[in-house]
Amino acid sequence: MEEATKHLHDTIPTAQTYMVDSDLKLPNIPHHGRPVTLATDFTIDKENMPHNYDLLNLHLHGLEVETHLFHPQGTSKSDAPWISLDVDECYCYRFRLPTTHPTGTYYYHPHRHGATGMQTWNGMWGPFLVTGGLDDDLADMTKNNTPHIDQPFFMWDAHVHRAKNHTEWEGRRGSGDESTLVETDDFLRNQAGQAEHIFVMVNNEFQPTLSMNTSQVMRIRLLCGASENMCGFRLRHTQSKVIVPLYNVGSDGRTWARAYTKQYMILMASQREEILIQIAEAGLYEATRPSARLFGGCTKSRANGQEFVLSTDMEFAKNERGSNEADITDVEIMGQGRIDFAMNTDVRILPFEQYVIDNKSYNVNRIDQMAQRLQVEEWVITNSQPTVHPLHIHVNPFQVKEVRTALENQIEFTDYITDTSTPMNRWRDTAIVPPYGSLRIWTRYAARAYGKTVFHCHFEAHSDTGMMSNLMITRHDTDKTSGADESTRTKS
Ligand SMILES: [Cu+2]
Repeated sequence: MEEATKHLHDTIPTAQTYMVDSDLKLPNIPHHGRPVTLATDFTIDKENMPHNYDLLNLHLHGLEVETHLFHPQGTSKSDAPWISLDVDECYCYRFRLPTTHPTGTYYYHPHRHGATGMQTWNGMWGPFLVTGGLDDDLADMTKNNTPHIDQPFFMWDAHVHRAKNHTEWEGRRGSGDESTLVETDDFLRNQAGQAEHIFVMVNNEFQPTLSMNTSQVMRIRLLCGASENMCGFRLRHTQSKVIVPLYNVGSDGRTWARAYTKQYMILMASQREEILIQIAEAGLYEATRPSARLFGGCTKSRANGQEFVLSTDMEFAKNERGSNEADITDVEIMGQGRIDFAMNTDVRILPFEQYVIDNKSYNVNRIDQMAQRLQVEEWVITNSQPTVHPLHIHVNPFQVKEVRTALENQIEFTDYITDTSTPMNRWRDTAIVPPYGSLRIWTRYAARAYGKTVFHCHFEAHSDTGMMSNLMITRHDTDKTSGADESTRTKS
């Protein structure tokens, strides 16, 4: 079957990718709905044009493990290349999950620069659960006569075009015709607008029905597996529209000591939220994304007819195997960083638009930020434009200290987005950099992780087209390059 193997990574999209008509001299592309004429003497930034579609590697998102993106795994060489698997190749990764690792919902996805967007919006990602903690709390609850259901709720923004609705798309999938899937070339021509329909799939199904009864507690593991959209979640009675309170007991793979009640949840791409619900009255309820403007419909759940046990006085994480990392105090801060996320619109450069950090597109050989193990830093990430970007930093979590936007009271859910008080100092691996605003975080570089890694926007089309930076974490007192180079790459 050798001749049937199609190597997609040999083809880097060209100016042709951008053509709306066949007139090469006047490439027209829409920008915020208006046509833009590219310069005739444009240059192509090949590294940041989506490509390498059939090359792969592995990222364990949010897990507090060793660095693992560049070859050899754990390398401290500034020009180390991406770990990159071609067809029929395999790579031996070594990870040690500390016995004190927080417990909860994580996930994995490929992270090869240039291909991540297309691979993930076509569905190449999955959950990674670290057990213990809340699992044990809920097992105790079950022993005390309140049975619980562990319900995944993994949301995915399947990108579809040339299909009028979800049914038509499913029909084509069934017949093996995948032509409705949006590929990167389509995306480049028209950004997200090319996807005529973005269906929110839940656990890989469209509007699945979930069941529970009123004697049960449901633990819902919300995971926003969207590659370039936010996810939302609200549960209400289908007829009366009465909202079911959500007991939010953890975020991004960490369980808190108590629950906080919420009416709805807004998740940025790649974020996770742990929710407990209990339904007092039997009936049909619907889970929706809480805004018609920002979001579309999701799923339905049924409950049939005990005592309400959930409260914000309940204690959780008492069974956590290790203590959660101590909160950072301001006297620990040793350094400060300021980073700017932006979208440039230079008509002489492809890809158009250019997604940049500190006005630079990604360069695999350039170290943009240096840090040292055990160092504690404050970072402020700014965004002076109307776009939203989810910041993700690899292998080290951070505490969200402040989220600001000049659009206060002008966009929906600003209250939720800017609220850092419930709980205060929330540890996350991904956080929103809002439009016309900023994100302020505190981070402590762990002893376990060092070497070359990255931070980036988790809208993968943005990171594939440049919005990513290399971060070098040096070992304490030894700045020189060295690596835990035990990994091997083999042909299988
Ligand atoms: Cu972005």
